[in-house]
Amino acid sequence: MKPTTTIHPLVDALAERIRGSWNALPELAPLAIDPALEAISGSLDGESLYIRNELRQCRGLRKLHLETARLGGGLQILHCVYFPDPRFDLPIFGADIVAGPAGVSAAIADLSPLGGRLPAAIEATLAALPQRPYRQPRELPPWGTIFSPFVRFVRPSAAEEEQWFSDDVIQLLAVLAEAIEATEPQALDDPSTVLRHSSQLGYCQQQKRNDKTRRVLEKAFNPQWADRYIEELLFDDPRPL
Ligand code: BLA
Repeated sequence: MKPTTTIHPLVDALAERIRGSWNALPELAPLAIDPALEAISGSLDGESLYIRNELRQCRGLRKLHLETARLGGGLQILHCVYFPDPRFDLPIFGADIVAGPAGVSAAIADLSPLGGRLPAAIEATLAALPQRPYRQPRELPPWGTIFSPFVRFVRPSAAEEEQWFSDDVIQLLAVLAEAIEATEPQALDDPSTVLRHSSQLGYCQQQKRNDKTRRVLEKAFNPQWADRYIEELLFDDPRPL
């Protein structure tokens, strides 16, 4: 197989659009990242591997994380999760794209409920958005109970569908940005805050049940490294209240 040297256009273009959306967020600020995890490169079976991690925080969100990676087997990945500050009634934004030499096999994006429900305004907006007729919807894995009824999980079957997916992600981010502006924080000891905090822990636990992520990272690096990476960077628990 010819080694790939470029990143998949959907991964690359969507990462750029996501970065571009950050500037409009209120109180956008850097978030410290272990320099050893910011840019990681290596090689496996003669293929070059790299991971780029970018972290930010803003009003309402404790952590915005964008990861772009090329890992073993020509896999290219975009992984993006926005974790709310539990004092704010906001959902978790998550998106994942997995592209291999044969194209994009998985593209998923969601605003996932915390505390058992989406905020009413977000729910109403999402329910009114047009659903694009993706030809190959995918079925959620058993751990996917964390996602909302509005989750998009597809194998985009043509460039047109990749564009739809990219537009869907930007749409979700716009809905979230509007909610960030409109939401006032509740007290740390408010029962709703406590519920959202434990629900965020639950989200991280379910994501850690995705063996596919772990397997790829273990193969590209090693099991201890993969474990630390998943626990400390991909799905770190929110700070205790
Ligand atoms: C699937 N994730 C996958 C797959 C791989 C990865 C190889 C299988 C591809 C396929 O089923 O077609 C790998 N994903 C990674 C790696 C990273 C990554 C290595 O992000 C990071 C370094 N996964 C997430 C997030 C979501 C997510 C935030 O990290 C959703 C918001 C979802 N990935 C997700 C789902 C699947 C998947 C639902 C399909 C799992 C399955 O069908 O079993």
